[in-house]
Amino acid sequence: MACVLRLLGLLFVLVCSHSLPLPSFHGVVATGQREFDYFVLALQWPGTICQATHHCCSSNACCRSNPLPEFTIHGLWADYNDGSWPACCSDSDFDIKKITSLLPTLEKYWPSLYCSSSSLCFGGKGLFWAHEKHGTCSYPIIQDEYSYFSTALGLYFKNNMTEVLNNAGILATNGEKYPLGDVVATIKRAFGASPLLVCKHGSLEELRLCFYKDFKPRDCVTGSDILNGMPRSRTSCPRYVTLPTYTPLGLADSRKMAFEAFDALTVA
Ligand code: U2P
Repeated sequence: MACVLRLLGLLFVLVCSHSLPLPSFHGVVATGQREFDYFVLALQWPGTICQATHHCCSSNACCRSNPLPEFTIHGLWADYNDGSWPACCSDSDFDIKKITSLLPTLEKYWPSLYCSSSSLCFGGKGLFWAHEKHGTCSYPIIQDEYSYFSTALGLYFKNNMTEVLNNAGILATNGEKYPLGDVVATIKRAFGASPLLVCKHGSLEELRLCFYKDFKPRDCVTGSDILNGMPRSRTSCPRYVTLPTYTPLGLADSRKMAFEAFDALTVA
């Protein structure tokens, strides 16, 4: 009798587990990487990156006829507290159809600033590598592709760092230098936690905002690592930084190029 009951119990568990809807990302289990600790919203300053553009192509937003006037999204990353991060947590294919309604917004605020497309986790090349590399590792907080991109966009719009800096008189110009401490303090005041800044040749290239798993702001760097609001060992920024503008090579109409890029994606 006990044996029959145990068998019935096992059957019940099996039937139930098959009827539960499985989330799209269940990758941390799939690759054995442990669950992440916190999120990083990485923003990039197009002025710094696009200044270095030497040739144009349809996928590169630096090539649009009007310069990009604000920070754009580099990615939403799932990171570990020790400074490393999981990557490529499941073999769940990116499906552009699942984010059709987000494409015009992604095209504007999360464009590629390069001509070469990134390598996808499990072979191939693509614009939306971020989904495979980082999105799949955001499980169990973010469970599918649409949520990954819409969460990143939501955090970006809620934390408009271009506006925050502009309101403090820290503006895109060629040449004006701003004290790094002022940039950090302005962001910290508005956001509520310390950012991490990345520079290239004295220009701000990237601004990273960090979040707990409930999306409340947290410091990107903590404790004794911090000197003048920036991490001692990890900052690449000098004491004064610029937010440069750039002149696009101006080879084509932006909308046409953006749509060509998305066409290429859907065909691929
Ligand atoms: O910094 C170089 C590249 O490493 C990845 N990165 C960096 C810091 C971090 O906290 N998490 C992370 O993933 C990024 O790789 P990508 O997403 O661009 O492929 C970053 O560009």
